[in-house]
Amino acid sequence: DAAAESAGEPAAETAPEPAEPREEIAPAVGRLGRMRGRLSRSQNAIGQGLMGILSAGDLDDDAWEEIEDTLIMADLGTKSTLKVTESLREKIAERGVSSEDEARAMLREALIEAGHVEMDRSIKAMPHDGKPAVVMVVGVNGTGKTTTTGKLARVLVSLGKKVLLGAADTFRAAAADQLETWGKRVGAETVRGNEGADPASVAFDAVAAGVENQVDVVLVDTAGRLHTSTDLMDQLGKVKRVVEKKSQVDEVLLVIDATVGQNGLVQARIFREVVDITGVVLTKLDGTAKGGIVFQVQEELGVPVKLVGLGEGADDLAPFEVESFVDALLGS
Ligand SMILES: Nc1nc2c(ncn2[C@@H]2O[C@H](COP(=O)(O)OP(=O)(O)OP(=O)(O)O)[C@@H](O)[C@H]2O)c(=O)[nH]1
Ligand SMILES: [Mg+2]
Repeated sequence: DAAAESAGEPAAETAPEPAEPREEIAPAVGRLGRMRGRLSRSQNAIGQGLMGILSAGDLDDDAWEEIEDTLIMADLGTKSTLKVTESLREKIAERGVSSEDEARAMLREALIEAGHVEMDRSIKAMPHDGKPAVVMVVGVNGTGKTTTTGKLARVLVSLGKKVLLGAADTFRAAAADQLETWGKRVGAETVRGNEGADPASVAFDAVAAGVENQVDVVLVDTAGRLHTSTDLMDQLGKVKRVVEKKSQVDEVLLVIDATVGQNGLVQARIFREVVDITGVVLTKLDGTAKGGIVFQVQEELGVPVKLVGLGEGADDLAPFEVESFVDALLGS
C-alpha cells in the first residue's frame, strides 16, 4: 500500500523510529479459529472417531479402549489420553448421555480441560523497569525460529509496539539477512554481527541497543542447534546469561516442528534444562502433524503452547487458543 508508506513518513536515512507497519497486518486475535482449515490432518480427527462410539450410549470396556486408541492415534500421548477418558467417565456417570449433542459437549469439555485452558499464554512483551522486554527464540535446526521471530515481530508491531530484532544466529550471514528482511517489512531495526561473531555478544548488543533506543521489546533469534550437541547447548546457556547482565529475559520460546512428533519432546526436555523454556511455539501444524501433540507437549513439559505456526505466510502465526483448537479436533 503505497499511500500508507508515504503518509507523513520522514524520508529514509533518518532513525528507524517507532515501528510503523509498512504493510497491512491481519489482527492476531482469533487467527487460529479463522485458519482452522489449515489444520487439515487434525480437523475432525477426534470427532469423527469418537462421536459414533459415545452417542451409542452404554459404553463397555471395548468401547473405552477404542476411545483411548483414537486419542492415542491423534497423538495426545498416554497422560492426556487418560485425563480425557477419566474426565469423560465421570461426566457420563454424573449426567448420562442421551443425545449426540450432549456427548459432543462432554467430550469438548474434557479435551479443553486436558488442554490446560488455565495456562497463561500471553507473550511477555511489555517493557518494565525502564527496559524493554526480552524474548529469546530457540530450537533445533529448521524448526521455524527465524520465521516465527519475524511473524511475531509483525504481530507486536501491529499492536503498536516498538520492536528491535537481534540476529544472534551468526553461523551464516544469510541467517541475519533473513531476519533483517522480516524486520524491514515492519520497520523494526535489526542488530547483527559479523559472520562467526560470538552470538552472546550480538545478543547483548541487541538488548543494549534496545535499552538505549527505548524499544518495547527485543526479539533475539538464535541459531538452530541439535539438542545432542553439548557445545552448542552450552553456548545457548551462555547467550542467555550474557543477555541477563543487561536485562531480564522475559520469555524463552522453544520452537518445535510439530511434524516430528515424539522427538520434539526429547528436544524440549534438553532445551528446558539449559534455558528454562517459558513457552512453546509449535510450527508446521498446517502440514502432516497431528494436533494432539499440543496436549502432549504441555502435559509432559508443564509449559504452555503459546503460538502455533500454520503456514509460511507472514501472518500465519496464531496465538494458541484451546477452545478453537478443540473445536477443530472435533470438527464442530
Ligand atoms: N508449512 C509451514 N512452514 C513453516 C512454518 N514455520 C516455518 N516454516 C518453514 O520452515 C522453513 C524453515 O524456517 P526458518 O524460520 O528458517 O527455520 P529456523 O529454525 O530459523 O532454521 P535454522 O535457523 O536454519 O535453524 C522455512 O521454509 C519456513 O517457511 C509453518 O508454520 N508452516
Ligand atoms: Mg533461523
